[in-house]
Amino acid sequence: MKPLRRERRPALPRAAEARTASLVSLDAEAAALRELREGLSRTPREIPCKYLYDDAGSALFERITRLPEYFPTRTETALLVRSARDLVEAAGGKALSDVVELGSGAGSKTVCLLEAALALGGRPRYVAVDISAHALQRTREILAEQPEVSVEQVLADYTQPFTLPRKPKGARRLVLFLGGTIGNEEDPSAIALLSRVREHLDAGDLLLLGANLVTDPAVIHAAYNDAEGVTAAFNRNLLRVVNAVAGSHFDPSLFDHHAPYVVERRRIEMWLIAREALEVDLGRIGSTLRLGRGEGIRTEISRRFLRDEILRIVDASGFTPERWLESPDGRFGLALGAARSSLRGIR
Ligand code: SAH
Ligand code: AVI
Repeated sequence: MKPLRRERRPALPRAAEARTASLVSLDAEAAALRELREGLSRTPREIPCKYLYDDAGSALFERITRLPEYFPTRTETALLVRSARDLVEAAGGKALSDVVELGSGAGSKTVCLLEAALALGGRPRYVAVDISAHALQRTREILAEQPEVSVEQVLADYTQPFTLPRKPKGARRLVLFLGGTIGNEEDPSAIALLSRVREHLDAGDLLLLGANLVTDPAVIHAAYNDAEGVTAAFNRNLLRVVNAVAGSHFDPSLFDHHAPYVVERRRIEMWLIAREALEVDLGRIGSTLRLGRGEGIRTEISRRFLRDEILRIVDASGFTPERWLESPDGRFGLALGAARSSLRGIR
């Protein structure tokens, strides 16, 4: 096959844009400190889960996806592989020219969708959006084996307004939000995020949303409490990330990983629990954090959904649910929704 042009964009601004970049990063730092201060003042104390993903955190997450206990990645990948052709046909087949993935991670499970698009005669561009430069670098490495697909990388926080490269003229856009990452958000922020995504789309463009479904609590518990302790290391690494961002003095070795499955809320809650009474200098966040022995900070929620809950989120975000696919064991679901025409300016 003839090798086609491969577009490569640097994940970080070029030198000519350095001034803007430093202004943006000062602003971003102030926002991060505000967000951390607010989270640590709340009951319960919280640090947003996006702080899990510096380079080390992204590499640890990739290890998690290969653990025997962590079933979601394998289950979703098998479902995607089995349904890739159908999904791409539903998303426009040959006409599908723009695949955007939010929180793309390594991007490895997306390859089957891009291959299906190529097999149907399409020439999709892949736009990977992630907060982690390391994750985007891994995407670049993995997609290098697929030279017919042009790749663009966007280093962005999708919980904030973000920009995407313009859609090629006449393009059909498919946005992927996979991995069950929607379950790391409560309903209002999930809907706010997907509604913002909707603004980047034209009516008829599509969203493919992957979600963990309710299943055996013991199986879910094991997935977040692996024998090797990789999830515990991933959780504790968040404190290193916060120290780097804020100049705080958390000692990760003084915290235990605690990740119960809370049956009545249908979610894993990941916590870091102080093993002894602690005073932590919060650096640029300001003040000192006092924790009693056994007190903690919540670092992530990871929800399990019922099918109708996911379809409601899709609908409330401006998409009409068109397809629902479920793994044979009922542990993972994929919803395909079509962007409705926007009534902006009318209501
Ligand atoms: N989609 C992949 C990766 C899931 S892990 C999969 O299914 O395996 C979650 C990914 O989202 C990580 O790569 C992380 O860096 C990214 N992420 C988390 N919070 C984010 C945010 N606020 N903005 C952008 N990316 C984020
Ligand atoms: C990214 N997200 C969907 C993962 C999850 O399962 O909630 C992150 C994770 N946390 C602990 N293990 C994996």
